[in-house]
Amino acid sequence: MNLLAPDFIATCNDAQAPMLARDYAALGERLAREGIDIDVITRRAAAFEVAVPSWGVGTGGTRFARFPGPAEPRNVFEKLEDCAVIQRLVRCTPRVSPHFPWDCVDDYAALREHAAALGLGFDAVNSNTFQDQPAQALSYKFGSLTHTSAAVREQAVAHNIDCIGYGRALGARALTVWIGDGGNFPGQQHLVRALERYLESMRVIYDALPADWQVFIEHKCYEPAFYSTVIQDWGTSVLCAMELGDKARSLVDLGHHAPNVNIEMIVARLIRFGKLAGFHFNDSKYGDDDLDSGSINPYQLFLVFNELVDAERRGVSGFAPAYLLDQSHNVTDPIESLMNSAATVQRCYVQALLVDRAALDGYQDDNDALMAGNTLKRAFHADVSPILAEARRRAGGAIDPIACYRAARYRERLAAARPPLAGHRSGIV
Ligand code: PSV
Ligand code: MN
Repeated sequence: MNLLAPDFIATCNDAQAPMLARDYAALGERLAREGIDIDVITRRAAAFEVAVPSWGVGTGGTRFARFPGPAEPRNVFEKLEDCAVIQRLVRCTPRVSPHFPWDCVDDYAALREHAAALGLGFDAVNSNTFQDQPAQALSYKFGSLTHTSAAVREQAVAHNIDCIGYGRALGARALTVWIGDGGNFPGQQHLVRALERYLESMRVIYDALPADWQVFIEHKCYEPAFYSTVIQDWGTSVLCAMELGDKARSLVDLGHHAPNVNIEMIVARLIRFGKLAGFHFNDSKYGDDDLDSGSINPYQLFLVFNELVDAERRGVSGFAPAYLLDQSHNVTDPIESLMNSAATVQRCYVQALLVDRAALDGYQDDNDALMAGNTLKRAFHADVSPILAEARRRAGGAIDPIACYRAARYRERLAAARPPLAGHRSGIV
């Protein structure tokens, strides 16, 4: 169903275009006074891309309950249709990151064609050895790649290698590995041996990577292993990536750190050693909350992008991090939340482009802490909304994606064609 065709989006834009033109001109004038050409920034905003997680278009939940909404996608083909709606409106999400076996199909060429017809491609593929599947021979209850049983480890390794195969068929070039392995009680696991088993399993997966592929190692400090998660922090992740080789890098999920950790500093370290795989963007207040990007701590996200733009400007060799969203929606419409997050991530990138880096360098050299901080704050406080809206408008997207999406009444009009399937859960939980 083509509910958000270009002419519909153009009609939505008609009403807002005159006001946007005025706001854009006013911001352009302000930036010009600082020696910044707004059109250069808008072109860079338009080139910015962040991938959407296939699992994000379903309603998530908590471990207590899930409250699905109408017209939830029931399979990966329908998930892609929702991702296409997001891309049509925001124009900065042209790729989808699939998760297996949730997104397993019989015919990957057909899936790739379906995506291409919707204007979408695929980004990093994700393996899942943190759940048991109905027909699975051996359980992951006590771990997967690090399990004490060689047979379980082999099963988990085989699944990761299968994921590489699916990804090749889809045109992806990276495998993201996040495992929930670890211990819930002190003494439950031998801390050294568990990590050794991880490295041994990962070595087999690494050796199966095609020449132009990377493996992204994703860490998380706790959950479901509440005492000793095997890949619990960026230190462990980067040590493993270094041991495995050039194709292995560390992926930073913003919700996977202890409170108050300086994530932008971790990013700077990973950049320095050529080990930054990319990001799972989301936000959190307490833990791995999977809230929309920037909903709690937008300044932290800006500071992360400050490091990324700095690396871009320094021309760091091999610097090409993957930008991916990873979030779960309990009370919002997933399409709306993903659009919000994509725009927020893009916003922080654009704000970081506005940082007066020559001035910042000078303040840092002079140890002028106050003015250095104010230089960052000045860029962070700039309202770059007209740049984002103009970049979308020029690309055929919506000036106001949420308003246009709501005007299309997508869910209501699709509800009859997508009745819920008994026992089906398209979100994370
Ligand atoms: C784990 O919490 C995680 O962040 C990993 O990226 C998973 O693949 C994803 O969430 C979905 O459960
Ligand atoms: Mn993640």
